[in-house]
Amino acid sequence: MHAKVDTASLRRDYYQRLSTQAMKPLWEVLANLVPPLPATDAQAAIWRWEDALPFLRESGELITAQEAERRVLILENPGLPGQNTCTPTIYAGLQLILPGEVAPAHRHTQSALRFVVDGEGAYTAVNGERVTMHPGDFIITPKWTWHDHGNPGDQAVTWLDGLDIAVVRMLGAQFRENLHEATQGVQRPEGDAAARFGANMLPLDYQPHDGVTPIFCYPYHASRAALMQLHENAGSRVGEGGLHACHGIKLQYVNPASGGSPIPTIAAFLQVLPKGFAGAPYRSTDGMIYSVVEGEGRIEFDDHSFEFKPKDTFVVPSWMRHRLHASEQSVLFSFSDRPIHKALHLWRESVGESVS
Ligand code: 1HN
Repeated sequence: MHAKVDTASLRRDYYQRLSTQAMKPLWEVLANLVPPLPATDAQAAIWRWEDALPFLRESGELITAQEAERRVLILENPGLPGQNTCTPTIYAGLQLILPGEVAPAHRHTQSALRFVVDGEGAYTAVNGERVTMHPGDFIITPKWTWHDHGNPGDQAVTWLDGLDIAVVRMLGAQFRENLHEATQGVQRPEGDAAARFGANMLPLDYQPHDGVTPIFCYPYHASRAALMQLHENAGSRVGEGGLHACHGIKLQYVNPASGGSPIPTIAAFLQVLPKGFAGAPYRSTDGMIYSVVEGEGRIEFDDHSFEFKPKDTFVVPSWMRHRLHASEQSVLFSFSDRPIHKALHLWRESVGESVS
C-alpha cells in the first residue's frame, strides 16, 4: 500500500519534470491514441432551417456581405467547441447573400462546395465564369481558383458551404489572396464549362491536371431526374438494380474528366428515399454532412433520433451507426471526407448491424 502510493507520487513528480523537456510518457495515453474502434469527439447534430432562418435574417441586418467578406454562420459541431468545424476534417456553414450584394473575389488552397438551400438568382463566379444558383444545385469552387459571389436578383439566397479547411490546416498548406477588385471580370459566357465538360464529352486537347473537376455546377434538375428514373425502375425492389437497403437510391457526383470525386478531398452524393423507406443500419468511417432537399423523415442512432425536414442540415460522425427513415419521399444531398479515406486505403463501412 505504502509502496504503491510512493510509486504513484514518484511517477507524478517524474511526469512533471519530464514535461519541462517537452516530453511525456506514451504509456499514459497509448489507449487513447490508438483506440480499438474509431473515436471522435464529434457528435451527431441537426441545424433546423426554422431555427437557423431568423438568425440568418438577423445577420443580414447586422453586417453586409462585403464587410463580412463572407456572411456565414458556421455550423460548429457541438462536440468540437471552438474548432469552427462540423466534422474533424470538414467545415460547414450557411452563407447568406442579399439582393444587390457582392462577396468579394479571393482564392485559397482550401476547396469549397456550395449546395443551394434557399432562394435563387445569385451567382458564383469561378475563374471568369458565372453560374446562376437554383435550389439544389451543387457548385464547386476548386482550390486556388478566384471566386466571388453576387446577387443581382430580388431574393435572399442561402447556401450550405463545405470546405476542407481542417485538412489543409493540418497539412500546414493554407495560402490565400484577395483580388484587387471585388468582382472578377467575366471571361466566358455562362454555360461554357457545362457545355465543354458536362455532356459526357471533353475538349480535344483536354489534359487532366490537378484532380479537380472542370465543371463547377451540377444542376439539381439533372441530378434529380437521374435519381427519379432509377427510383421508377427500381420500384420497391431491394438489391441489385433496385433500392440499396441502407441508402435507397444514392449516386455520387463525379469529376467527368477523371471519374474521381469533384474535389480531391470531398465526395458528394444525392439520394432519394422512397415514401415509407426504413433503411437498414449503416456506418462508415467518413463523417457525413447532409442537407435535406425534399421530403420528411427521421435519422435514428443507437440512443436518439432526429426528425428532418427540407433545408435542415445534419451531421453523422465517423462510425456512428444510424438508419434513415422517410415518412415522405425524400431527397438528401450529402458530402464527406471519403476520398481521403479511400486514398489512404482506410475507408470502411458496415451494413446491417442492428441499431439496438
Ligand atoms: C470561403 O471562401 C467561402 O468563398 C465561404 O464563399 C466560407 C470559410 C472559410 C474560408 C473561406 C466562400 C469560407 C471561405
